[in-house]
Amino acid sequence: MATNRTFTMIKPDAVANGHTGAILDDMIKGGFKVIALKYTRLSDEIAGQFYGIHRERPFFKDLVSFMSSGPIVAAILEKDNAVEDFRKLIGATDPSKAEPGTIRNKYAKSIDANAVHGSDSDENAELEGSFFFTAFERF
Ligand code: IDP
Ligand code: MG
Repeated sequence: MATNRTFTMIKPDAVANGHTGAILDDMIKGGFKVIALKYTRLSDEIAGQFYGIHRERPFFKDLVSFMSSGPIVAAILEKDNAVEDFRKLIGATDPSKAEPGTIRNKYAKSIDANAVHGSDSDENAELEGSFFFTAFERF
């Protein structure tokens, strides 16, 4: 059964381009409630751990250096059917294939700098949320 939480990051490109407020607004207007929120910068080591599942992919090294290149915003979001609905709100990984009106369609420039992360399963949503937030940082 689907849980009601997902995990997201606003990636360094979108933060650097001044889209943080607009993207949070799209998430909230999309029906998601912010349960936890953090503005921080990932080290190479932390970014590598977070994306460890992609270790063998050819873009892994570039992904890690991009994700640690500047500050990000991390959040846990709540909504019915959160994981699936959030993937719809952000659109395809490659922004040139993302539906009009989706966050990646509006704010992303390329497949590597694609503005936002969204968990791909309930299990990963829980793991990723716990990677960033303690129980005392969730409301
Ligand atoms: P997702 O973020 O839509 O779930 P994943 O396949 O999980 O996509 O890939 C994780 C991240 O790795 C993507 O968001 C993107 O930043 C990066 N990435 C994925 N595929 C490529 C690629 O072919 N070239 C460069 N970067 C990629
Ligand atoms: Mg993914």
